[in-house]
Amino acid sequence: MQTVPNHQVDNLQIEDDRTGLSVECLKRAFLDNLFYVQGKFPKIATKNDYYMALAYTVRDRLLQRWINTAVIYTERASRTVSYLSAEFLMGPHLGNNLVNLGIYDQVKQAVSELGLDLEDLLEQEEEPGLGNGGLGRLAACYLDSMATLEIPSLGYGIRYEFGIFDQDIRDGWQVEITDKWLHCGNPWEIARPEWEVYVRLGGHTEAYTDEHGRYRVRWIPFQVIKGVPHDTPILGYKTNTANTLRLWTAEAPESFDFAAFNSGDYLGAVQEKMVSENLSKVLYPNDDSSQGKRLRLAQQIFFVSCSLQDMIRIVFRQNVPLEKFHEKFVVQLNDTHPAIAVAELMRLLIDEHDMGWDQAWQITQKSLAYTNHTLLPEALERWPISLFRELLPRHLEIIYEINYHFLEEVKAKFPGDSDRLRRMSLIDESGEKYVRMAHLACVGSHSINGVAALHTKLLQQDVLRDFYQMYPEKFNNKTNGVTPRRFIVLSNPRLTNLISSKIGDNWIKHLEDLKHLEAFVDDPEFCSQWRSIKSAIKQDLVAYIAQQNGITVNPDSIFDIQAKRFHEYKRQHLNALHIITLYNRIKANPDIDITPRTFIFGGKAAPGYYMAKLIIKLLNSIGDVVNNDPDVRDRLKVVFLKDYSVKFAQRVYPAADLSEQISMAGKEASGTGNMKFALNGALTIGTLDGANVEIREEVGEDNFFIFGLTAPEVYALKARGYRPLDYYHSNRELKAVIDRIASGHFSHGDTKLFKPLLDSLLYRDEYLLFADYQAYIDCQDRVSQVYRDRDRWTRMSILNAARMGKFSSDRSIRDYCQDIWNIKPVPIELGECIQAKE
Ligand code: 4GP
Repeated sequence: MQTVPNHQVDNLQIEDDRTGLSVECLKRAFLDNLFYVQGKFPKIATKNDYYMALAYTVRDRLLQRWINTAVIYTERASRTVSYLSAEFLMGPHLGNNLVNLGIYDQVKQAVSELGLDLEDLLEQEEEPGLGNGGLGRLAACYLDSMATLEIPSLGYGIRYEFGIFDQDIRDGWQVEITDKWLHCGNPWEIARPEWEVYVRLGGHTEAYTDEHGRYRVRWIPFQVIKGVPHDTPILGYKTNTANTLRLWTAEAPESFDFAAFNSGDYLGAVQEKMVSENLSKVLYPNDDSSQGKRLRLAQQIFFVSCSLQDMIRIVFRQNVPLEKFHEKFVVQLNDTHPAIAVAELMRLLIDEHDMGWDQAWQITQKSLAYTNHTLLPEALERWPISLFRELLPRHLEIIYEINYHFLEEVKAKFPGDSDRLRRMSLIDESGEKYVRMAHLACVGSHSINGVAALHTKLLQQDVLRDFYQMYPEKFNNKTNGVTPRRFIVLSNPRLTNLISSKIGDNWIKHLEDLKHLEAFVDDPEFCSQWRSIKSAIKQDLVAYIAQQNGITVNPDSIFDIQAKRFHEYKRQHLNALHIITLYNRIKANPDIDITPRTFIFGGKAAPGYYMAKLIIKLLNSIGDVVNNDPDVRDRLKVVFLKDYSVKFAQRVYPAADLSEQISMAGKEASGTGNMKFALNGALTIGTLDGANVEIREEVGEDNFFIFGLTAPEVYALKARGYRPLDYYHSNRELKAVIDRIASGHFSHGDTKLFKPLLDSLLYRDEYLLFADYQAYIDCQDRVSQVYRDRDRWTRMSILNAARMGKFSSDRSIRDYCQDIWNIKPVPIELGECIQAKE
């Protein structure tokens, strides 16, 4: 039994019900919380009451570590990472906290002794879906790793009332439903109204001369919004460090406009309140794209300003001179969403804290660092000048001045190159004028990084080439990683136990230790255990699919999974072309010997992205036909699992045999699903894109199914003039696939339904599906061959998992700490807060 010694009473050590970790203590605490927090007793308690009681029981244990951590950081004024992100896709907290506290088994026993099932309670949690996909989930993995590595950090973002929409599928189409993650309450957060801050919007500026005769600017806003922080503790794995995720909600500052603007106008005042609260109402559901909406810009300045003001408050509270802001904080910008931080930090230092321009600029550049997450041109944020001026008049002035100094620098380095000035300017003046947020981030930061080696190279050669030539020293690569705590220990306990039984459990904190598994790759007993675990997990998914979709699937078939956001560049429709190819082969020859496959899809499309939604419809339509065609005889099944989320992902990764990572080369910045699948022993079929390149390097060519054009080949083909119709006419199988869709075979004879998709492939095919089709099909045929050799497949599966060490987010965070943040761990001892209290 593990206990944490707490209060010493006359030398008698007793266990505190809020901190103790024994089964008995957990049971007492659980019932206590059921009574005194939920106000329920077992006979009338709902499942949610039990979940809440357990969550509070776990939170109490976090609080002890959280407070200790805060005490030590405050006393030592520790250097801290501020991770600014418009998205944090945390996933459910309960299970992860149990793993990180190391009390999963005790809690399971405690609740079972009370007649409850832990899995049931875990299911109950409504996850905070405060992100779209890649960059939001990466931020969550990084918080886990920073806490595990004892790195002082604060995650800053927005507490959206409605996170990413819930996805329903009706008649094969995606339907969006509002996500009400807060409706049963959120036991993991604590509101901190005492640290509220105010953010200004709109209005105009006025120049004036201060008492020292200096030129100054005053900003008279049109609207002021209150930001209230809500804090969630982020516990590291088996450490005492609990860092903070601080999310802001927007409120109307009653005292402000009630009297001044709306005297007597009650409804007007309420309206004002609603307008203010709109700011943190809803997450924009777009991944890898930007729409230039006013509310979105308002959200960005809102959370960035709240967060920077909060950092300045901390600087003052810890008696750090403001001139040393950059020594206390390093601020990582997660993509360009928080890039307005460049202008806002300048404004705060100059206008609010009387600093001179040069010093403020030095501090800003030294504090900020920028991570780019995408190569898609449509995702590069830019804001119309008119909108910017209307919402952020003072920031626009500051940006103009930064731009003036910056362009002078460019002129000095590249004299006479006016084209370069035009390309690099913070303002796009080619038509309607825009502020270019990526340029602002590059100029205002001391570090610029991509998220995989290929991505960083492409940034340097292409998207940010001018900036690379200007500031080569700022550029660096930080290949993404994923946390092994959530994505194997929590989600795949059976595999975790098998691995730990062979090599101990050090790998959970030092993922590179997984390489010791290689010693067992020829051990038949180990291989058979590995295989039977995969098989048992697949059985679980079979049951889930039967219950969710009413489809019976064969657990011995290849579980071929593509789970990620829907986007044309990710090419879920290339996968569809493969399914139809197999279907056509069966139709042509019903007795053909085919390795059975279950194609599983999961993922959401942005609500306004018509083509992505049509691809979802296509997959479901193919499923309806293929799953019910007697000729297929259950050899192929197509399953679309609705409402993909973190919780859901945890169920899917462990069950995969094959992971589909088939984006057009040069488009996927990194990918992280690719890492999660491989860590759980799936083999990858993929292009040489994003982190696939590095995964293949690590696991070895023989253990990776590679196909398709490389990024340079993609550019070359496009430069030569790509003609998809040529492929259609010259490839018999491809033509048959396209014709099958066009004939209305999957749409009850409707030949119009998928026409927009087919036309876009036949006449444009921006993402080169046709060019990669044959290579993909050949590669899939190899996959089917290899899968028949059970021993070989198992060996490859083990080697994939064993060689994933590099892709722990712990490694990524160590790299950030060393190369960008210059920050060291601050270990936390328990008990110090109690002394501090005395
Ligand atoms: C994503 C990228 O598309 C993905 O390749 C990468 O792994 C992930 O960021 C984390 O770095 N981008 C986004 C986005 O999520 O909204 O641009």
